[in-house]
Amino acid sequence: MARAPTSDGFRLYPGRLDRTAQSALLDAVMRRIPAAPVYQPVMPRSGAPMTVRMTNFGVLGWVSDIEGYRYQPRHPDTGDPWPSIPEPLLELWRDVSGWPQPPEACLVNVYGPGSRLGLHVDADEDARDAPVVSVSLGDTAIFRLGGLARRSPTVSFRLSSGDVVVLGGEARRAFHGIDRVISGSSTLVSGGGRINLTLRRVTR
Ligand code: MD6
Ligand code: FE
Repeated sequence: MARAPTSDGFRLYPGRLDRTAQSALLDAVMRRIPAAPVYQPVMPRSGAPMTVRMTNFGVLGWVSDIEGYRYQPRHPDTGDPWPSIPEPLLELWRDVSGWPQPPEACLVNVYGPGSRLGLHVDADEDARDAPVVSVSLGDTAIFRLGGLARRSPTVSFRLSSGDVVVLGGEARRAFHGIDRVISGSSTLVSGGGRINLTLRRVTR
């Protein structure tokens, strides 16, 4: 892989979860969805709908609405607390994050054929030094990693089902996004699509 401007602190574990582990994790995710339905967030100010649908697990969930981005303890539609973070994800965090405290938020991003996620920095956490750990399930995505400035050069590469990404160190503040998802590239998720699970420590 080409070196990105901020490859310090960026780690990719291709195939970190085998097919059995992917299926078990997907089951754990799907079991929690009825209690925290996937919804379509809107962008702050403009109110334009995002193409990625979302929900959360954990004591805090990341939400975006007309007011802005924030973490909150309850689902915006149901008003219920988010379901617990599945145990295999807590174990993964212990194995790869190097962070002493457990994650508080697991953002669930659900991608269909036309979904993309623009270049962004994960910056809504008070725990700015804690790494962010993500797991991909289902269809392959084209991930783009840039630098500390929006206009920094970028590299792009595929994220397949079972791949784990860690953004720590300098890469924790790097721009990144999803250009697109390759429909039909995985049979894991019934009906197709991609689910990305992003684990974060929010409070210090
Ligand atoms: C995605 N991932 O893979 C979007 N953020 O669908 C992210 O935005 C992300 O993969 C922080 C750390 C790892 C990530
Ligand atoms: Fe991100």
